[in-house]
Amino acid sequence: MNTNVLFIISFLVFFLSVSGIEVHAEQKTVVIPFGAYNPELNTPAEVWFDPPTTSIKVGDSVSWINDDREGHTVTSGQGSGRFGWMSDDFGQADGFFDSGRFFPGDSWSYTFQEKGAFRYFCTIHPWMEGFVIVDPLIPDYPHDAMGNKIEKFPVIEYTNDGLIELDITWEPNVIKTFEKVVLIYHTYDPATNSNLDKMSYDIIITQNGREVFRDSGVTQVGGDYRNVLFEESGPIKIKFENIVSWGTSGIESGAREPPLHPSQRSVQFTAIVYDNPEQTSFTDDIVQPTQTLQFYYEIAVAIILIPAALFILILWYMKSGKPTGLPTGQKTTPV
Ligand SMILES: [Cu+2]
Repeated sequence: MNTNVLFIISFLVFFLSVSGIEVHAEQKTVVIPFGAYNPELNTPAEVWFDPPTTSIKVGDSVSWINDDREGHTVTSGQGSGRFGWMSDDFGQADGFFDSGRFFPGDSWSYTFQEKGAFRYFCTIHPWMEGFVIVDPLIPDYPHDAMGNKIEKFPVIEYTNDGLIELDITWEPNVIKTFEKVVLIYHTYDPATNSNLDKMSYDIIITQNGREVFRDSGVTQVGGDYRNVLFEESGPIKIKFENIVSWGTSGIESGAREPPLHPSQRSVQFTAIVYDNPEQTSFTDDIVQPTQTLQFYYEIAVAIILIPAALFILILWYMKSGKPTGLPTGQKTTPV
């Protein structure tokens, strides 16, 4: 085969793999732990199916592995609760799925083809209860804080004086707790429809009445980004304040008289954070973009000035000879 053809094929394979065209159904595992057969043995963990709740998407499957020393079933329906079996409650199957009894070391899988919340239990040991949530209450499209579907990105808003246009997108589009979100924003002068090359701003995110994120920045080539993590679900407000555009094309360059002092200039976006069924703690490290120029100037000043000052001090010290005020290490004994 011609090397060019090989190259094109490998490029296509690479492109398809990174573009995520293939959608994989996932398989999740639930372990039936040792001791599940005896409600006393399992005390105080009370975990008969581990994890007790499994969140999946339509088309995914769940595989239950029996690590216990007795046979069990995975049967949809309501179990007896921890002590119900003592008063002859052995649970109620609803007929949606039933593994039948499977033995230690065996496993049983089921593929979920419809949305819903499915309780299940073991018909032999009805205190063993678990839960599968298929496509939990997380939509596959973003919402603003009013619950309106955000039809397209970027979302565009204008500052309260109408002088600056801010466009924002976030990735991933549906924001979940404990999952890193990248906010990417660009600024434009709506009068000329061109990027504002430099704009300083504060970005403040509030959620449930509390400030959960605050930072300042300077857009470099008309844009900037921030990485954000949310601990709680609920609506958020993303507010930009103290917006000053001071590049050559900037509003503050004097071409037009701004009607508002920059400190009063603001713009706000809203979104909703959803509870993440798969993650309940932080795993991502958050790395913010360095505030490039300003930051480096400050560092450079320190790198140059500190050694320079030391050098001058040393020169001065050597020139003035042995300073008189300093102890010489010899003590004069009083007579
Ligand atoms: Cu069982």
